[in-house]
Amino acid sequence: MKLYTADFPPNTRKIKYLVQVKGLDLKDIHNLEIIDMDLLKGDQKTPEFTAINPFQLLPVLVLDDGTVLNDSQAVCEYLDSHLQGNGKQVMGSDPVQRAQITAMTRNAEFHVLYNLMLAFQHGHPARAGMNPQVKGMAEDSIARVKKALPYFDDLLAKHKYLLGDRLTFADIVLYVGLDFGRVMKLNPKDAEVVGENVARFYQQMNERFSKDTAKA
Ligand SMILES: N[C@@H](CCC(=O)N[C@@H](CS)C(=O)NCC(=O)O)C(=O)O
Repeated sequence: MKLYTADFPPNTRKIKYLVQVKGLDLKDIHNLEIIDMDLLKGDQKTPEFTAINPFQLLPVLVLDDGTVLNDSQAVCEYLDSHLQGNGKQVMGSDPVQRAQITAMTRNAEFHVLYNLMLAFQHGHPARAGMNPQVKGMAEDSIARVKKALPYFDDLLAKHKYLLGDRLTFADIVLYVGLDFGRVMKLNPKDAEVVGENVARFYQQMNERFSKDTAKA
């Protein structure tokens, strides 16, 4: 298998963290070749990579039979069921659990991560020459994130993670979303901005993933 990825972007980090929760390290997975891409240099725009993913976006996993998975959630689904590791199913193990985790993952994706990606594309100076930036879009997107955060804060007031006391893929997506907020000056450690429980959750996930831990 070949994984086209990069260290910093939120969608590639979902994979790294999912694998960590399973007690593994991407670099130690047998039969996985990691191709580190430099997005600032434009590695995603080369004709070779465009032939693999015409959207020119990371991450992409190419299976040994040539199957191309060009979406972070699809890659995570494949690795969650394909890799044994410590046996944890980060995306759920029965139909109800899987559906609940998918719903919460998509809530975190659409209301937090996606809006911050829009804010980045339309408001960050680093993107100015790369795509047209619509005036006011960054501010509107950040306002949508702030409006959604109390929903997550209420859930996190009740348990350690979004869906209870067990870390799931939805937590990983909320975490990478909150962490990406820093790029747009939305400080995920500031309880007054993100909510007391969201700030506590962010801190706890930060500690969890900044160490080389195999336990969730
Ligand atoms: N839905 C896709 C979105 C992928 C995506 O937006 N990737 C970003 C990094 S987080 C990227 O490759 N950006 C390159 C660019 O904008 O040129 C997924 O989750 O895999």
